[in-house]
Amino acid sequence: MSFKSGFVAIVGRPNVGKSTFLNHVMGQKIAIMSDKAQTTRNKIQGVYTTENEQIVFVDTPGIHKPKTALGDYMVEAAYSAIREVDAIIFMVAADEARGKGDDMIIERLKNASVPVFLVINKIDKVRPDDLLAVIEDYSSQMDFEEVVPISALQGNNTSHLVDTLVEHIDEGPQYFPEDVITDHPERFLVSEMIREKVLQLTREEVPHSVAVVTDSMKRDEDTGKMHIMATIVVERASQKGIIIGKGGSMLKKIGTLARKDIEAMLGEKVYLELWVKVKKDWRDKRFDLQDFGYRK
Ligand code: GDP
Ligand code: K
Ligand code: MG
Repeated sequence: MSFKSGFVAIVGRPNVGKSTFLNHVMGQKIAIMSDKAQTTRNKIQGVYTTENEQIVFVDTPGIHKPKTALGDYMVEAAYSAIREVDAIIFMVAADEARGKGDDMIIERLKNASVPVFLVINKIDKVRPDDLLAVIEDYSSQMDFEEVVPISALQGNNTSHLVDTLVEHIDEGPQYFPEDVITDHPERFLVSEMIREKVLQLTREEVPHSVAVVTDSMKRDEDTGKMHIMATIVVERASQKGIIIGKGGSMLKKIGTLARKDIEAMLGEKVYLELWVKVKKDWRDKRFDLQDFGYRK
């Protein structure tokens, strides 16, 4: 049997579950998740390989109306993914009505030259009748190759979705070795795991104002542990106060939770040293964006 391969972009509004799906398929965390919009800022590739096929999933930032230079970067990252792939998953949430944001994406997808799959996620949150209404509503907007309802969180029907994609991809090369699961370097994943904890533990404007840079990863000869130094960048002094917390309690919590994820990823003990720095309005400054890993 010949080998099949293809690139598949996952697009959709923020918070529909794109990253949750990717992590579920990969069987480990390569994209961070939270209930905050704009959790995913870069394109993230997850490489799914079996004996007979390889699908490179491209997780994208949610498509929204950008208000900052960072927002522009994110939306462009999502749209560029659409142009570079062999198939597209358009993900929506079963428990939310179709909105302006969805219509904006549908307009773009109508011109796509590759098959578009409508994936309705979070079916665990609705009754079967409501699901039918959602399917009918979206199907009236454009022709989809197939419609696949799933629950990314519970893993319902996700393997059926993968099988469906495999049916539609063509013969092709194995792009990545079979042990590669993502195109991002470890340092990036370390930064993201720290940023995820900040997103999960803080509220309002703080999550959107945070960037994380991994400054160094070095093995400590004495303890044998991996010593990681990372900086959490915020836009205002007040935000720095929130991140540090009373007597350093918040920073400690972020560090402890992030360290566990990083240890699971690296498969070894980690000593995580976190710093907090204020960089005013970095989200609107081109040079800062580049420094913090948001490069065009
Ligand atoms: P993204 O912005 O599209 O990447 O969405 P995320 O993967 O970050 O998920 C956004 C939120 O939806 C998180 O709180 C997830 O736990 C939740 N979520 C994702 N998939 C499901 C699902 O199938 N069912 C339910 N109930 N929640 C989900
Ligand atoms: K999210
Ligand atoms: Mg995401």
